This record gives sequence, structure tokens and C-alpha cells, in this order.
Amino acid sequence: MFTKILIANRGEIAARIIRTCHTMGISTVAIYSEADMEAPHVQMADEAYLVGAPRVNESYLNMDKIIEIAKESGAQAIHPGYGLLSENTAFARSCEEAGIVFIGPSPEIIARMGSKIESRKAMEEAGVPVVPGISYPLEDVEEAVKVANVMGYPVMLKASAGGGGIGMQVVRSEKELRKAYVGNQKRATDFFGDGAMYVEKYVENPRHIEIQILADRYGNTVYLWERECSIQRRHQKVVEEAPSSFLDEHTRRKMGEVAVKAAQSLRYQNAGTIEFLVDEEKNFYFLEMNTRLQVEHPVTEEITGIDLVEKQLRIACGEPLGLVQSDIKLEGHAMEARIYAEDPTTFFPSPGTITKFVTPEGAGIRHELAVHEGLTVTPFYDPMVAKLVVKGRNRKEAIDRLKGALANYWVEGIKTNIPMLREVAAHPAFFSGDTTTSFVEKHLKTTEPNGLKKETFE
Ligand code: MV4
Repeated sequence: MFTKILIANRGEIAARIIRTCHTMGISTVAIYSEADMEAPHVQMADEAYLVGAPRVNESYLNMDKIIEIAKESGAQAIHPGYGLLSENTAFARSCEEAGIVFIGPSPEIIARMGSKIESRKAMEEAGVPVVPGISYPLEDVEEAVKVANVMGYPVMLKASAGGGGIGMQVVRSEKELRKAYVGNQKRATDFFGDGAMYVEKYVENPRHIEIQILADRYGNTVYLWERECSIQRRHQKVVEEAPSSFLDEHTRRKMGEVAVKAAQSLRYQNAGTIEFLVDEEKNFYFLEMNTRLQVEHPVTEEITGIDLVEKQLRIACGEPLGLVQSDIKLEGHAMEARIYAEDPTTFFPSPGTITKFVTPEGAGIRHELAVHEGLTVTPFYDPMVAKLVVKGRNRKEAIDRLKGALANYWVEGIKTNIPMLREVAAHPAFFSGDTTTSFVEKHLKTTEPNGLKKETFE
């Protein structure tokens, strides 16, 4: 096993990775920016190195500097966490060239899954159901019209490099498609430097259900059930749970087996997630593959009892998985609520100094924290300050614990989305499992600032 690793991240995920390293006797190297001198991950790590100015381009995205620090400190591997450099092909390649293990899949797979067109093509070849549509880049608007007319409206025009809802539009007629085409292409080019687009049939009112997989270099691959992440606001996940209340035993197994088939066809290694759209009839379609540890991974850990970070480290240093599918248990029900430093009425980030941060404690409550009392939340990074993870013997108990914990969460000095989380947790539609991607829009009072209707994409 590695004796020392560098964590190329910050916030709760850096702290989360350091915690597992310490239970495994692995020494940890943190990196930090000038804005993160007091951050918890710096305090927790055995060593910490300043990488640069607050802005991510000068700190947490400074690949050369990070690799230099890894070499200097004697770290044998780098864990990239999520976001930042976690799905950066060039970084994974640079690590390889420097003789440092990148804790994740190969650069080739990261690149391939980073293109929505390429990943669709790969999945079609593997026999995985994909949303009806095309798996090659459109030449021009005339081709788009031709394809959409055959498929039937509504369709979704999507950028191959898209993400976060950018470069994606629902179109309900030829007229709308013609109107959307150029603007969507321009946005994709501006944001991602790649204007390639394709079309898919639009799936109405879907659920977002993703399968966690683990795969070692010897071809052993298992699925760790699903996470349902349908409760999102503007493509930002708010509450996730495992298992999904929507799936039956048969669909759950089928989706897991398909995810394993997908991973094996790619010769995937390490932890990964296959995202599916699930329609009202429980048909499921591949959406994209995430080649990193995800924010919501704790709900999977809670129901399986498996430490995903530990598995990532063991796989990366060449150990066999040591698990077969029948070893993966599914016990209880877990939920995660993401706590953001944001104004609950405007949804703008709310930086500031935290003057009170009291977390609720009790049976079935787990915290993943990026902050503590006295810390200043700066405007430079993702505004997520904490994750509240709860577990119960069943979904009802998990919801009760979520409600109870949110009621006792006490934060002052910054504004948070806790009021919105309380509204979700207490909502009858949430209890009844009406957890589609339209939940926030359909059921919450607090969806848009000042009651304004949503704009642009979606
Ligand atoms: C879709 C879709 C309906 N039909 N594709 C949103 C994020 C991006 N990765 C894919 N997304 C969607 N793709 C087809 N063919 C609906 C969404 C979608 C969505 C998906 C998952 C979670 C929340 C969502 C919110 C709005 C739209």
C-alpha cells in the first residue's frame, strides 16, 4: 500500500480522503491556496504546502506545481477528489509521466467519457440502452432538422462537451430547433471550446438514478446499487438517497448488471458512476459516466458498509477488489442533504465569517464538513460548506432523522439553504417518493428569487 499520498483538493472531500488515509496508516499531504490557510483539510493533513493565490487557476488547478509538490514531498499517489482536476485527462497523464499514481481510471477513459458523443457510442457498442438519438456530431441545422423529424418532437439538442445544463435545450418543434441551434452551438464553444452537438429524444419528467461501480485491474467489477439524485435545482443536486424509492428489485438488478457490463467493456478501473435517466415506465437510458468519486458517495457507503475511498486506494495500488457481487449488501436507507452558503431568497453565494456552527448529533447522523465556527467562507470556491448524511432502517426512519437533524442544525454569520432543505424533508411529495427532476419547480415555494420564472436553458 502507499505510505504517503497527496490530496489535490480542498473542503469536505479533502478532509474525507484524509480521514480514510489515517485509518489506513497512510501519511497525507495537503495543498492549499492563500485563501485556505485556516481550512480544515490543512489542519488535518500531516503536511501542507501552499500552492498559490486564491483563484483556482493559480492554486488547485496548477498542475505543474501540484506534481512538483507531490515529488518533493515523496507522495506516491494523488487523489484528485471531485471537481477541479478529477476528470482532467492532461493531469492524469502528467501524473503518469511523473511516475505518480493518479487515483482514478486511465487518461484514455477519462477523455472518452468526457465526450458525451463518444460515451454514447461506447455504450451503444457495449449493448447498454441509450436515449434514442444520434451518436455522431451534427453537420449543420439541416441535419438536425432531418434527424428530429424522423425521431419526433420533443427532442433535446445537446453539446457533446456540455455540463451543468449548459449547452442543452429542449425543443418542441422544427421552428424551435432552428431557433436554438446557433445559440446553443455558440454557448458550447464559449464554455467548453467545443461546439459539437447531437440530438436525443426528450424524456419527459425523468428521474436521475446512478449506479456506483468498483473495478480492479484484474477485471473484477461490482455494482454498489444506486443513488437517486433527482432533487436538483438548476442542475445542482440538493438531496440524494440510496436506495431509490422508485426502483423495484428487478429493475435495480438489471441496472446494476448493465452498469457492470458498461464498465467491463471499457476495461474501466477504480470507482465510477453510470448515470441513467429513468422514465415513468421505469425504462432506463445511459446519460453519462463520471470517472471520479462523487459528492454523494456517502449514501452508498452507508447502505453497503464499504469505504469507497479505501477501495479507490487499494485498487490504485494494484490490490484485487476482494469482493464479488454477492458480498455487496444493501441495508437500510440513507440520505444526503447538501448545505450551501447561499442566500435562501436570491440563491446567490453568501460568503462571510461563520459565527455559529452547531451540528446535530445522534443515531444515524454523519457529517462531512468543509468548515468550522470562526472560519471565513470566501467567494473563490464552490459554496457547499457541509453535507448532512443520515441513515435509518428504512426510508421513513431516514426522513425522520433528516428532518430532526435539519431542525437542529444551527448556523450563523453566513446564509444557507437549510430552510429549503427543511422544506424538502418535510414535504408530503418527498415522503411519497415523487422525486422527479421537476420536484423543486413543482413542489417548493422557494424555487426562484422573488417568484421570478426560470430563464435560458432547460
Ligand atoms: C435529458 C433530459 C431529458 N431527456 N436528456 C440534465 C443534465 C444533463 N447531464 C442531462 N440532463 C437531462 N438530459 C434527455 N434526452 C433531462 C435532463 C435533465 C435532468 C437530468 C438529470 C437531473 C436533473 C435534470 C434536470 C433537468 C433536465
